[in-house]
Amino acid sequence: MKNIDSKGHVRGESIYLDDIPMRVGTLYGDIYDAPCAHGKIKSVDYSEAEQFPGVVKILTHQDVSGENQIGGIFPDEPLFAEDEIHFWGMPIALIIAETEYIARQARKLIKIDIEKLPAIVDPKEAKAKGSLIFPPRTFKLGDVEAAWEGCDYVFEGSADSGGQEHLYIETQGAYAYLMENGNVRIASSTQGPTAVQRTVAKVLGVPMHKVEVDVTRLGGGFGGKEDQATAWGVMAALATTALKRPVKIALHRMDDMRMTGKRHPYRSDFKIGLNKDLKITAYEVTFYQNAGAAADLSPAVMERTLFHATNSYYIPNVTATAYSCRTHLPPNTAFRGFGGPQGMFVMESAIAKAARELGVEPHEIQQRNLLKDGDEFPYGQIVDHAEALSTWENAVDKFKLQSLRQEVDDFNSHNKHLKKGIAMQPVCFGISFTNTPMNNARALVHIYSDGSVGVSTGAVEMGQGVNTKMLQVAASTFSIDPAKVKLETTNTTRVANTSPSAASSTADLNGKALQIACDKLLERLKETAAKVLKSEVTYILLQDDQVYCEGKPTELSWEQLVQAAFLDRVCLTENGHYATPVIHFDKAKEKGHPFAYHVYGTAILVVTVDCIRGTYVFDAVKLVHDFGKSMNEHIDLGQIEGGLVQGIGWMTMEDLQYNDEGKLLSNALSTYKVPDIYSVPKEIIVEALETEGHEMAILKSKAVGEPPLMYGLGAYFAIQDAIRAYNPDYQMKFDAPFTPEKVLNGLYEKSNVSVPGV
Ligand code: LUZ
Ligand code: MOS
Repeated sequence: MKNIDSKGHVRGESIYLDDIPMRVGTLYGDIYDAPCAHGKIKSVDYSEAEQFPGVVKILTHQDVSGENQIGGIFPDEPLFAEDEIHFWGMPIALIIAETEYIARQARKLIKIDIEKLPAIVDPKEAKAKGSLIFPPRTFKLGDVEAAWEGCDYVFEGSADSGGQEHLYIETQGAYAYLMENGNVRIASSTQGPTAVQRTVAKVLGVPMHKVEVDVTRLGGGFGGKEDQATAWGVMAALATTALKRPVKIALHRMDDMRMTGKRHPYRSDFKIGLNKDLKITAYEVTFYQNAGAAADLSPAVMERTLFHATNSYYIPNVTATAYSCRTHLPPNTAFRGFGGPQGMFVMESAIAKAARELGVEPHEIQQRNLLKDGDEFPYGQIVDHAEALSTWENAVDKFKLQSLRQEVDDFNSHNKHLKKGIAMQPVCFGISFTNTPMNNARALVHIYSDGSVGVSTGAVEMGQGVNTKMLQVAASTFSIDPAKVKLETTNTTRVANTSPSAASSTADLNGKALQIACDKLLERLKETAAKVLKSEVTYILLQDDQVYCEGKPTELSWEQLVQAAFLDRVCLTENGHYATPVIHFDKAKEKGHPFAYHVYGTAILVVTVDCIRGTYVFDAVKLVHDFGKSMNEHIDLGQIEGGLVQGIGWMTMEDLQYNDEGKLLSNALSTYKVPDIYSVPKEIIVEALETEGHEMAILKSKAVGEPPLMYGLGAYFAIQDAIRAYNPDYQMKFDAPFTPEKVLNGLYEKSNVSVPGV
């Protein structure tokens, strides 16, 4: 089954927000945002901008009819700044004009008088000043304090990881227009149509039923549109309601980069204890999450950091504490992996540090501590269906780790200024929203009287191929040609109260709901078939395209069956509701069974570092991944490759730079480097682990969205391995991203290494 969007994408026919034909009278909105990170607004002068020809209105917090509040988890985020500025890029006003160009010209004429206040950009500084988003949380297993005594080795260190720009190709935006009776309809580039609907209702001060949100597809989300697509949808809805004309907002790239939050940067301190046999017996870690200026999804992201603090390893004594620190950066938000990668980076750093100190290879420690069935995660869930060892052993055997290592060593002994490095990267990722109530979905299925099928779910297509998977679920349940099934847009009037498309769970949750709806319809159709075939009832049947005849059939085509059911007045519409069974979590005890299942895998990464330039090329990434029984190998492979490269980008080249005043310096693609076709690994081999799949996964095909990003963690450690081959004096640091500048410093730190002639 090919991705149903391939042809449309290649031909440029797929509809994104910017492809929606404009209604007559459409106005354009542009955002006036804060020109500093922290301060008090003394006055804003809009007079010149308001008089600019073509400007229709400038909206501020004073024009909000309901609440000026868009915070999802906590109400701490105003839609428009009132008296205070909390981050550089915080929206202050919305300029509505006849054209986008005019709105942008007028923006330059707004004058503001601010009393600037000092900005905090570092999470540890925020913590020291008591600036937390909410109280810290601690996950505990065993007793670390008691365990240190018994450890043969104990090492301490710190590990920091940077943020990451989502860089969805389609920037944030929305298009809103009025229906009758003041009802508003919003086409939104959002992963969370219900979040937009709920927030529009709150800001306008109207019930949710007056707000309809419709999503055809997104040009990428990666978490950046789970919560942060909302503001623009709300602004468009507010303006269209105020002005009674359609209003479109589509952010320019640099505005998007400046105003929106990113992956959370983290700073962390760790302490790891091991025994002589390289078993990790104790691990203590403290995370300082840079939440930015408002909660957004930070509490949930922080929670997932704690869930994944020990990655694929069983450690009997663990204390993991996390602080969500309020700083003056734009509110950081969901990003593929959702805090998990940040937690796992510290674990891997601790292992790398211990390995270095003990003179062993990190993979010797990694391998001895992999999870097995019956082990306990620090959050109380007992490991079952563990594939940590099986993916590891498969990777070691299939890709011949020993000979890869040998090749790297041989290369290094024959090359002076090029050095190769190698790293193993196991991954274990929990599938389910960590917030248990969010694990539900619905689907609405119509079988039309001609046998064609229309499917609506809460799933948002953002390039991940979920619509194709939904179509497969319907077609396979009905045993019909996939061409008979159409996926409708994601719309809050057809499927309500949805969780965002996120947490790698979209296909599982919506697919299971769809399966339930299809199964109910199938049962009904079977009853009709039994009646017809037993000749209890005779119907006029549709045969051979449009020919009607009467008779006693001995077999029924799908179309005949549907027609017969229709004539027998059987309901051909059904709704399915799915809520993940089994899962639960007790936040008071920090124990439970939060995940439906885990996804596992192991990657081997090989890199070549140019020791004169500090640049690097990934020669190969070879991995064994636990797909379960993949329902669509093309789509799943695409997710693995994309996730891997995104993870490598985060670990190596994507370098978000803010100055001390909280201004984003890497604010365009000229200063913020993302992986391109030249920087993807030269060779990517993905082997599927052979398993029976998991019952909790849709068609036993495991979630595949986020887990592969974390293979990219190995990029950091492979580069470190190469640097060590060049510079034995290199002091290990854990400070991602490992940019070429940092690599160069690592290669030449310590004065006793001669710098090659330039
Ligand atoms: N979003 C969310 C997520 O709200 N809860 C989660 O647990 C999650 N996990 C991954 C990605 N997005
Ligand atoms: Mo996400 S980080 O699953 O929106």
